[in-house]
Amino acid sequence: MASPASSTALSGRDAAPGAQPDWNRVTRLLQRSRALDDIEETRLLPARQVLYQFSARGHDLAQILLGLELTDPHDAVTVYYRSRPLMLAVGVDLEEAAAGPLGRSGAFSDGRDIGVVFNKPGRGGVSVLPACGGVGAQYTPAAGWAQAIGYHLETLADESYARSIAVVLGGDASVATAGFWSALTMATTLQLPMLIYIEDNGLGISVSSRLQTPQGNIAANLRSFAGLTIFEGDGADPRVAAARIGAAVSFVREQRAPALLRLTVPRLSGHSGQDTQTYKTPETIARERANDPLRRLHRYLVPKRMSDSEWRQIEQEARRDVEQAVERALARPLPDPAGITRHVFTEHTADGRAEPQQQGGLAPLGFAFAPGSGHIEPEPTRINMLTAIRRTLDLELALNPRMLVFGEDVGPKGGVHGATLGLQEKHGAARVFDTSLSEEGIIGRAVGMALAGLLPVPEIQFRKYADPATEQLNDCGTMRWRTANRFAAPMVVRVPGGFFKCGDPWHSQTNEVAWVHGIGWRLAVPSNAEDAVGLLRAALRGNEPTIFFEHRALLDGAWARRPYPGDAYLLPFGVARRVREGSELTIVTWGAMVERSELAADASGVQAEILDLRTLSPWDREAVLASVRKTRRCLIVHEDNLSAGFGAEVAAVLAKEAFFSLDAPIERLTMPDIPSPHAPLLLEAVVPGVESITRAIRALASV
Ligand SMILES: Cc1ncc(C[n+]2csc(CCOP(=O)(O)OP(=O)(O)O)c2C)c(N)n1
Repeated sequence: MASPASSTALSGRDAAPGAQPDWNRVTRLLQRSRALDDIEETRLLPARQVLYQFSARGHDLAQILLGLELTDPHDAVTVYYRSRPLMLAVGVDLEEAAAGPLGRSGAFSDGRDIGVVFNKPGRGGVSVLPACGGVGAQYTPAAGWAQAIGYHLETLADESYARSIAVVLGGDASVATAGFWSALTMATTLQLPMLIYIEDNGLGISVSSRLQTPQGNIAANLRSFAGLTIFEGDGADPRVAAARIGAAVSFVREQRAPALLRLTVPRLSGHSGQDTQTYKTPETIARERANDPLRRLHRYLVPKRMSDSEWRQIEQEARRDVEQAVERALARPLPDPAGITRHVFTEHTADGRAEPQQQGGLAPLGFAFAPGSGHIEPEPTRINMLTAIRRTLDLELALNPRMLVFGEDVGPKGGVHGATLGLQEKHGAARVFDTSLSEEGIIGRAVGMALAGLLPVPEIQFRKYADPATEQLNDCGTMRWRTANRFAAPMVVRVPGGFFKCGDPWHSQTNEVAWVHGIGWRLAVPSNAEDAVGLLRAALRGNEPTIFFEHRALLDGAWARRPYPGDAYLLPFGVARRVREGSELTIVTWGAMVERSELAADASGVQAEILDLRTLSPWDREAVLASVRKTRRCLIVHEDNLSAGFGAEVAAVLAKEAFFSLDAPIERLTMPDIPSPHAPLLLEAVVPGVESITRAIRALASV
């Protein structure tokens, strides 16, 4: 998936699985990790050169042993803020490891994210998928990668995935999160090659693990969980830790099945540099110190396996190497503020070449999409929007073997709206499939799949039910920016919503503006079958995470039916459609309000120009400005709530850019700030309708 690259002398493992680790290498990595933590804790943090310090002391030995096991080129690991020892073990060099927390240029995020929020593109070796600050967010993307391994191996027949695994690291508190349970469900029901490694230090900041799982031991509680193999032990004991880690990794590789490994480890420092640990008794602190894996490694190795002078030499060399790496990291320039708005979306060079991410999606693979065209070759009969969507998915599935369609009920049933009807039968259950009922799992899995070089097309059954996936959606959108274009997870999320026969607070909201506010997302809100084909195709052949909003009232609405525009038709985002020309005012609208606005314009007797925005991210500011400068009046009509709806953005831009062209205040006609009501009478009273739009047109035209 990525270009080959060198790994440092310290990464990788020479020995076969199950054999003894290279203890010299382990010692060197452990000493390096300790030296880094020590210099940060005692010098760089007090000097405020490092602003967030998360010491790994105590967790380090086991992480290094695990990192050295991740030798397959398609292995991936999702980590969290205490994972630097593993990063060193998988080949991240010392200078980069030091530069991240110092907020220097380059490194994991070019100073954009906390230095311990790690990542590492695969480049022919293990991938460390972009970490997130949210505890629990690391789980479902790992399950997505694990599912993608099976897809590469079985569906794409790529034998190089035969022994690949996904690994996720988490603390004992993280087992209480929805992400943990969602990923566990996926891993066990689908029997994914995934290792869940719980680093149990007994605390989440200051909260006891007994509040995270009964009696504080997740492994004990999951012993009877079907389809999961448990490994447990003392992660500070070198012999035990190496044996358990080796056994757990071999199990997942050989059996292609999930396992949970829980190792107890001491957390020798505070949760973070600011934490004084007043909640620990002196006895606890003394007990933890006595259990320091560095001391225990010394006892284990010296003198039986290593002489004391060898040990001291490794210690001194590690300290020297780290001091030099810190110096080099400090000498790096600070990140350039001039570039801070770059990499929200794909950037292009001055001569128009795209600068794709290093990993994630199809762009870094050089996948050649069939050429699209803006030319319409209409078929004689009209189809509804639902058929238009299904047909586009069907064709793109046939053209792109890396595309997968999934969600609740999208398999044999064909989706509760019918958009995927027949697609599983035609393209197979590996490519079109049902998922467990966890939106966090659906989107998190999509993130992992995208990072593994696939094109996931998940369906969220109704707009409101994207709420449980909010964290994964946000983290997906910001990924390109926060990794400074190292990673991106392009996907197309289909989200039906809006009113239908009736409303209700659960199935009928639109709240499309949330996606515009969500960094890094493209958003399409098609109003008819022709646009749906062109926009969906553009999204599926694009390189950005995209929300494709499918209005329920339009899926089979008569007005939205159009001739199928052809298999090549592709409609770029950010181009509004002038539905009708007019001179007296401009109506700016989208989605289900386009039809109503057109009928209202007819009824009003006013020469209204109507612009269907078609996409809100990006939106066609130029078309709106040009139209309003011409008509000098603007009415914005949307179904979403009034306050901070997308109309507010349009109005703000007009107020600034077209102020001297306006003959009347900008008007907005929207739902009031309430959820969608159920009874049709109540719904009609609040959603903009032909009558209310007509009244608003007339009122604005007469100002
Ligand atoms: C969703 C979320 N809630 C709260 C926090 C704040 N927080 C950061 S770390 C942490 C404790 C996590 O403990 P654990 O998972 O056991 O890992 P450890 O730090 O002990 O290694 C909390 C509450 C967060 N980052 N994310």
